[in-house]
Amino acid sequence: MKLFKKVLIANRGEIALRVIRACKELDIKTIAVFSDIEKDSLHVRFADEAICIGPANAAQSYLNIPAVISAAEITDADAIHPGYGFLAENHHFAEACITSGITFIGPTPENIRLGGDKAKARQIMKRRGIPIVPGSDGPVLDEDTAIKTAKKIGLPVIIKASAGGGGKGMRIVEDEKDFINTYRIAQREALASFGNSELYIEKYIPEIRHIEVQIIADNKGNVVHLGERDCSIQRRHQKLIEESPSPISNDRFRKKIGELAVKAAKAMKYRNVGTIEFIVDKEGNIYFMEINTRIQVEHPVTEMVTGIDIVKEQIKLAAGNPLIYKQAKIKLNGHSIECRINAEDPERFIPSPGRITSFITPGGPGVRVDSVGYTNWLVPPYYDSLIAKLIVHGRDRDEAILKMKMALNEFIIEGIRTTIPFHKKVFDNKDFVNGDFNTGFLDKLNGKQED
Ligand code: MV4
Repeated sequence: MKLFKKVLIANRGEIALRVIRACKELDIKTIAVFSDIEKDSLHVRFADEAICIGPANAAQSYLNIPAVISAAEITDADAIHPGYGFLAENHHFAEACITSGITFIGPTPENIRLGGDKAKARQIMKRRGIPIVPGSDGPVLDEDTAIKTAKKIGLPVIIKASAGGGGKGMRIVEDEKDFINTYRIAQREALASFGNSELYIEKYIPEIRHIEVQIIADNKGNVVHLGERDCSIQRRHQKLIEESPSPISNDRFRKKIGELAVKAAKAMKYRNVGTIEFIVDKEGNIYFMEINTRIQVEHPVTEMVTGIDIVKEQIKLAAGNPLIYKQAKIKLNGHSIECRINAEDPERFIPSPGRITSFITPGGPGVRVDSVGYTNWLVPPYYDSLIAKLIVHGRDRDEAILKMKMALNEFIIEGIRTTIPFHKKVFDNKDFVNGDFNTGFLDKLNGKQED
C-alpha cells in the first residue's frame, strides 16, 4: 500500500491526538504543531516531533498558513492532516499544500469551495434531483427577488448566508411585515461575519431532526456511505450529543438517506472523507442541507457501529489507495452515543478554562474517551472548550444509554466546571431515553426559548 512517511497535524486538542494514533497504526511518523502556550499539551508529547508555530492567538499560529506550511517543509512532511476547525475547510490552505508539493489529507480545494457556498451547493443538488427544502434557486441577488421568493414559498421562511453554515447568520421570518428589515439585518451580518453578503431563502421547517451521513470516496470516484448520525441534541448550533444509528432510522430509511448522500457526493466529484447533512421533518421527509468537507467531531459514533477507523481510511485514501469497502459489506452493529464534554458552566455554557486538579476517565467494555485531558493540565482559554468526547457502544440503544450513565458517573474532572452534569440530566430525561426529540429538545428541557 502507498502511504506517507511523515504527516504534520495542523491542529491541537483531542483531534490532533486522534490523528497521531491513526498515523502510528499505519507506521507513519508524526509532527505536532503548537502555539507558545501549548508545549505541555498531550498532542505535543505523543507526536514524534513537535514544532512551535506562533503565539497563543490562533490567528497567528493554528490559522497561520505560511507558518504551518513552513513547519511542514522544515520537518520534511509529505502530507498535512488539518483535523477539524482551524484550516480544515479553507480552500486556500488546501491549495497552498498542493502548490508546496504536500498532500492535503482531505477533499479537493474545489470540494471545499463548494462546501462553503451553500446556495450553490443547493442549486447543484436540486439539478441532480436530490430533494432540497423549497426556496430560492441559488442565491437571491436583490430585494425584489427576495420578497417575491418569500411570498411564493410562503411564511415562515429562513434566510441564510451562502457563506454561512453551522447555523451562523440565520434568520427566521414569521411575519411578512418583518421580512425586508430582517433581510437587511441578515445581509449586514453575513458581510460582517463572512465577508460576503450573499443570501438564500428556504421555507422554515419547524421541529426537525438533524441527520447526517458519513461518506468516504477514493480518487477514482468510488463512494460508499457509513450510515447516519443523529445530531439533533444541540444548543445554539453547537452539537452536544450525537448517536448512530438515529433512533428514527431503520434499514429502509438508511438505504434512502444513504443513497441520497452517495448521489450528492458523486454530483460534486467528492474525494476523501465527508459528511452530507440533511434535515428530516416530522413526516420523515428528507432534505439536503449542507456538505461538511472535514473529519467531524462526532465521527467516533460511526466508527463504533461500522468497525471502520475513518481517520486511517482518510489517510489511506489521500495517499491514493482505492476504497476497500463495498456498500453491501457495510453493516451497522449495535448503537453508539457520544457526549461532548466541554470546559463550560453546565447551566449557562460559558467557558470555564483553568487548571484541572483531578482527571479520572471511565472505562469498561464499549467505553471510549477521546481526550487530551490529564491531571494538572491547564485548559487554555484561547481555543474551543471541548476537552473530552465520551463515546459508548452497546448492543442496542438502551444498553448504550446505560453504559453512558455509568461512564458519566465514573468520569471525574475537578478544578474546572464541565458539561458532565448537563449530560447526566439529559440521560435521565424520558423523551431523550425514548428517542423522542428534535432540535428543539433543549428549549423543552429548560422550559424556555433559547434562540
Ligand atoms: C433549517 C431549519 C429549518 N428550516 N432550515 C441549523 C444549522 C444549519 N446547518 C441548518 N439549520 C437549520 N436549518 C430550514 N429550511 C432549522 C435549522 C436549525 C435551527 C434553526 C433555528 C434555530 C435553531 C436551530 C437548531 C437546529 C437546526
